[in-house]
Amino acid sequence: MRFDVLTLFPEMFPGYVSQSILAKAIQRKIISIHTHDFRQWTTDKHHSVDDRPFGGGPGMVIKPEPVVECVESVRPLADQAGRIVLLTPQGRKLTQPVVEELATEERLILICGRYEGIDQRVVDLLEPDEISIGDYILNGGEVAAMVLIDAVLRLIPGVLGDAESHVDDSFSSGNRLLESAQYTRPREYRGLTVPDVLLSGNHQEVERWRAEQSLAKTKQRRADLLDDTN
Ligand code: 6GU
Repeated sequence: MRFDVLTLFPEMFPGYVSQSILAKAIQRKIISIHTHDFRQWTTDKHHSVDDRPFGGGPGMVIKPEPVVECVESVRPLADQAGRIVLLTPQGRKLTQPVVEELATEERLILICGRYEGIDQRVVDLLEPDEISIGDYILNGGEVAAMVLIDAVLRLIPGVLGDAESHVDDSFSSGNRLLESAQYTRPREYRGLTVPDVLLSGNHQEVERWRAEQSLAKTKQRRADLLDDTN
């Protein structure tokens, strides 16, 4: 899967991209991530990417030309047209079903907004899938793009080794329960001990305990997940 990220801050990505699961997937050519600084598609001598909003108001708005023209230049860099995604707090919320849908694409072109927003003509011309990562405001779409990539990547065959397997992750299709508590050595730490059942060696009992814990935790913290209409 190929990710093209259009951003004014490409320098935010290399640190994230160097984390092990991602770096291995890139090395094995399962995925590739390409950042594009859309400031390079500005035409005026000051390379301005933003301007004041028509009608007045605070803040600045990203101009349409650099974004649209950057997408038009980047699109032919691969055979697949791909799906264009605009990261914006106005988008539909990124949930695991949306992540599963995005993971079926061979290519995603992610546009990271900034400032007060992006000129509406970008949306009208490119008709992107507008996605938000939650009900709070970030300074820009870059961190949201990393969240989206991180979540999608886990679903691409071959990206996770057995050790990181995602089959029983919370929120995957068919599992809408929070995970039960996990423990590793030591058996006792600052007076806190590991539940006996986990040390019992009885796999059936362990599974039963985990299922009960999972359900209790979900009821207590996220009862909304137990209602299929959500
Ligand atoms: Cl995608 N962008 C910004 N700027 N803020 C957000 C967001 C995206 N998702 C949640 N808040």
